[in-house]
Amino acid sequence: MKNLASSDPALPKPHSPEALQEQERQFLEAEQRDPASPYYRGSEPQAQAQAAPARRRFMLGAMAAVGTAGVPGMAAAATPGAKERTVPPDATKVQGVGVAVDDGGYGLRSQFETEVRTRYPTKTTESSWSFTPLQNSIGMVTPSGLHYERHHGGIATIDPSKHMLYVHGMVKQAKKFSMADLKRFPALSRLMFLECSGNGLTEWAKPTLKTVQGTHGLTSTSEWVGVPLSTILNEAGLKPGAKWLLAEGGDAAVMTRSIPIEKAMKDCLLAYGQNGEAIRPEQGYPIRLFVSGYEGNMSIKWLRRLEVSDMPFMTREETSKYTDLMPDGTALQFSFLMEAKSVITYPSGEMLLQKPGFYEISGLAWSGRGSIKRVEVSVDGGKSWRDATLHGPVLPICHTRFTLPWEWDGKEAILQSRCTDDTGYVQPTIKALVDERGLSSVYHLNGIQSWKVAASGEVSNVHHY
Ligand SMILES: Nc1nc2c(c(=O)[nH]1)N[C@H]1C(S)=C(S)[C@@H](COP(=O)(O)O)O[C@H]1N2
Ligand SMILES: [Mo]
Repeated sequence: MKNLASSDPALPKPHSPEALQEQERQFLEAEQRDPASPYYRGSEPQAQAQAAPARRRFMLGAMAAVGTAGVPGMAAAATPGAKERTVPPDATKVQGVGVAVDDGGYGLRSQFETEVRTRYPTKTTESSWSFTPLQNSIGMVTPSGLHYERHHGGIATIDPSKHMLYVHGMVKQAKKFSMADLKRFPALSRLMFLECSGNGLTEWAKPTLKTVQGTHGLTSTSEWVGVPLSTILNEAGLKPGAKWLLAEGGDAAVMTRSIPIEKAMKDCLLAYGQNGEAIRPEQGYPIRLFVSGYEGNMSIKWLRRLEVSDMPFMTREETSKYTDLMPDGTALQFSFLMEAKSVITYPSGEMLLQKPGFYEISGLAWSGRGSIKRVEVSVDGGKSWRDATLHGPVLPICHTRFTLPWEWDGKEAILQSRCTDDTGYVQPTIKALVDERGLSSVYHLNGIQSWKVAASGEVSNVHHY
């Protein structure tokens, strides 16, 4: 196969903070001109600001910011995922838009909502990431269209009527299941987060990215619906000595991971539903494995094969990748669990607090071990902490929204959040993680995030202990 990552000087180096920083810069340029954005810098001329409220967008892939100061009352090009409609001077004086006449029968968000996932500027769009815009996230669920993405060989296009899932290896009876077969089994639904273990990978040594979308956007929460993996493994029947399970995707990456059989039998899901409809192509349509609480890489998308064995398969994704190199030259292997983590999403990096006064600090906390028990927030760089309110339902393996009222006195402040899960695990500082693991490993950074609020109101990403 052609090496797609061959060196092209015109393209930014993958994994380079510079490439990500450039992408963020373009994103911020558009945001800072938008009066409705928390990033607004007050630089837009007044007339234009009134004419074009909340009209911000930037193209995915090309990452080009497009200014769109429209003429009032005129229809402009639609914002992503929206239908651009004419705004009447008084909505009570004219009939509204007819029911299901201009959306093709599939509801779209308001034209004034423009959050998009931003693509990590890798050399190919097929092996890439996109980040969830956490800065404006509301509640605990991520809209399917904003779920972060990580593909190693692009988004596979699969006809569900032809798709088969094969189960073989150390089983009493090898089996194959069509999607229709799988849907006949009792299903269950769970709200669960997924997080790439590469979330925050550039942030180990020093702050590199400016926004929370860049530093933490490789995690999302959906309602996942499907058949428990144990049901399907019981159908085939495990042979004595079965210890590991290989899951294989039907995409161009043919992604494979080994899963301990106890975990496979405990709480994994073969998911075909996401937020009330079929899972999106980006999330593995028509079916993905969901290994709850473990690193995102193990939740194999476009799942086509399960092979039971007595030992791990030692695939690329669990040897040369997704292992953690330690200072002594050895590597941690099978660091499956996503440890507890939290982040303040508002206010967060590059936002501007316009004046002193009341702000509601808001953020998300999650743990692969279980549910979030407590989130503490500090506004003085960790000298003192206050308990934030957890917004229920507080569910295991799920994003939990927390808030804390804050009266900003207009002086410099360092905002931090620290979560504890129901196993008693407390989110560590970044320094504690670096002391333990060194700086050679990029995965599994779950340290406390610090946002500095300057006296000017500008919020920035800092490391603070
Ligand atoms: N078949 C297949 N499964 C895959 C991947 C892939 O590239 N191919 N990427 C993995 C990685 S690294 C992550 S973090 C998650 C991302 O899932 P999402 O795109 O639904 O967020 O899928 C995992 N499963
Ligand atoms: Mo990942």
